[in-house]
Amino acid sequence: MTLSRRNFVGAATLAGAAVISGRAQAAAIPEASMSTAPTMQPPLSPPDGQAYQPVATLNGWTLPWRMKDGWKEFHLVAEPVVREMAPGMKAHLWGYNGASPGPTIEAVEGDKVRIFVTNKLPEHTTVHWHGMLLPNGMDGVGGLTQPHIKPGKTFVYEFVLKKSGTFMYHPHADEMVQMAMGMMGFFVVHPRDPKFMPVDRDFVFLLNAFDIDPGSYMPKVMTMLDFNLWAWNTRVFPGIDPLVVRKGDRVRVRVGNLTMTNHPIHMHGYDFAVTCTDGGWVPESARWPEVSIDIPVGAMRAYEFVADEQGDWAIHCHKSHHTMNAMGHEVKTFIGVNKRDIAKTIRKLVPDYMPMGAAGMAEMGEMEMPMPDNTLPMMTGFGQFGPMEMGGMFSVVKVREGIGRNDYADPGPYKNPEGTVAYEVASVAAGTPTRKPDNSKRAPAAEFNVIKPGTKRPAKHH
Ligand SMILES: [Cu+2]
Repeated sequence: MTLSRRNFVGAATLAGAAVISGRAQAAAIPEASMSTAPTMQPPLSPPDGQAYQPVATLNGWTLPWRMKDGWKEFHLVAEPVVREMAPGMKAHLWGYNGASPGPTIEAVEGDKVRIFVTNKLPEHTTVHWHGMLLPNGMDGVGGLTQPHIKPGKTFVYEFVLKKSGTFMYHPHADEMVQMAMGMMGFFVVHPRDPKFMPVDRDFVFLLNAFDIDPGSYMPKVMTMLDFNLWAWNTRVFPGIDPLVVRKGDRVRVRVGNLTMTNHPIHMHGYDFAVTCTDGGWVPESARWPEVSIDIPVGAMRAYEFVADEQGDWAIHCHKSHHTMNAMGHEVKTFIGVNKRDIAKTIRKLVPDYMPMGAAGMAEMGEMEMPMPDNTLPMMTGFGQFGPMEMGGMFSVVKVREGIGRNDYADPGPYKNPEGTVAYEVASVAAGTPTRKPDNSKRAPAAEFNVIKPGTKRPAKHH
């Protein structure tokens, strides 16, 4: 992986010094930075222009730019990519600059941005700047506001960032396919006034979903709802970076949803205030406290809290099917079923057959069953106290005292102070009152109504 600023300088020297119009400048395309790293790259402090607290993109990175005659120039390359979704599983997707999602774009309110988009896909594309206030012809809707960017071609988008906030980018051409293949990214515009809404840590991630059969590499792009990999920045637990926080930091978390269903994101240990949507900042008087924030389809929500309680706090989608990996959907419910006899019969046909889930499915999290290549366990991950039985949209907010201001390295498991962990009692205390059935006061058999098949009116029974 490279995040080379030198490449930019090299490309810049090739450009002519005297340039008259934007169109002439566009001839000198800046070199595109690439990254295929599946783990978070250090936030990119701005090398020029106004200072700001850069965002931390979970399992991602920020796209460097070059300044050219007062314009911030970025270069996105739409192309096929290979993304490791978690250790042991890679997906063949489409993305930008080596990864899905594409790099985060960061700039400042009032900046003039020029974004070059090169299409290395086998079909045409465009880029729509979701939430941005811009001239109609820069809105990126193929056919409606611009011609499509054909394979091999480069287009330029130029606009002034009218307001600060959190935005997204994604294709507006063959969207169903291109977004199902992983094409999307974040676009953060920092306030011009650094004293407006300052935070110490600012995390961003996109919610996305894929339908990749166990043992295969390509998403099924026709799937509408029944996805089997629910991801943050095209990663699934245990592959999602922790949100590492220094105790006392003011923290912002920005979450965008480019899936086709809503996701109630729940964070343990804190209540928080919703401070920003993709429409703009929420005035202080309009904020309300939450512990879960539903992220609607095609929307962004940001929330803030002060990290005053140390620990390893779970953060996850509260739809329990979204904290599971592939294979979670075709397994039958067997709770309470004695499968011993059935298993004997099946084993005559399938010698390895193992009945699962008679007492629940936690045993799957412990066993780590053998699976086809390139497939993740449905429930997995180990914490300091045992198997975590999670997958998909799950991570941990790790709040610690004494870590560096810009240190995002995983501090390891939380050392709970003595006497503060839930514990097992040695035995049931003697003399615990037991409740005996008391039949004397039982109500007489009640009269009840049933509807029998084929009858229209309820029949009376005793
Ligand atoms: Cu969800």
